[in-house]
Amino acid sequence: MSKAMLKTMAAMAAVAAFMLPSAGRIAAAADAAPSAAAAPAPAVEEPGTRKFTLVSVEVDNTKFWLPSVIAVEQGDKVTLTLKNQVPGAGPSNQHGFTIPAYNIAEIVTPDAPKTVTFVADKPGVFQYFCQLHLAHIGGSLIVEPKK
Ligand SMILES: [Cu+2]
Repeated sequence: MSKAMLKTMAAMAAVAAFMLPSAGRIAAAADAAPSAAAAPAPAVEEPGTRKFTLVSVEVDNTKFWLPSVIAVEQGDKVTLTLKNQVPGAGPSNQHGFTIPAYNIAEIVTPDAPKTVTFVADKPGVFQYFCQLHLAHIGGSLIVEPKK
């Protein structure tokens, strides 16, 4: 083996020694990337589309639809998922959900959530409530007028 070849091999070994740790770092970065990508993305709604989940609950013998206020803009396509979480199983545990101004009237049992979709074309403040039990506490749909 010539002196020149030895020099070249030594240089290659040095390059390899330099490259290996950096290759290790790249591998570590690649390992980290999938977990960063798996982090939940913030919920982004399509423009003009609003989605809400409303839940019928019972607190201290009073029943509520929560949340008590939902707000959208005029023209939005609104999807409401209605869940009855008042304690008590079976079909007799029924609560209503109505927004008369939008011709919405549903009956919801614990085992059968309902989904309602409508276009909020009328601006104003509209009550929602349980049409089966008027004593139950409802809420307000606010439809902001389009500017
Ligand atoms: Cu009710």
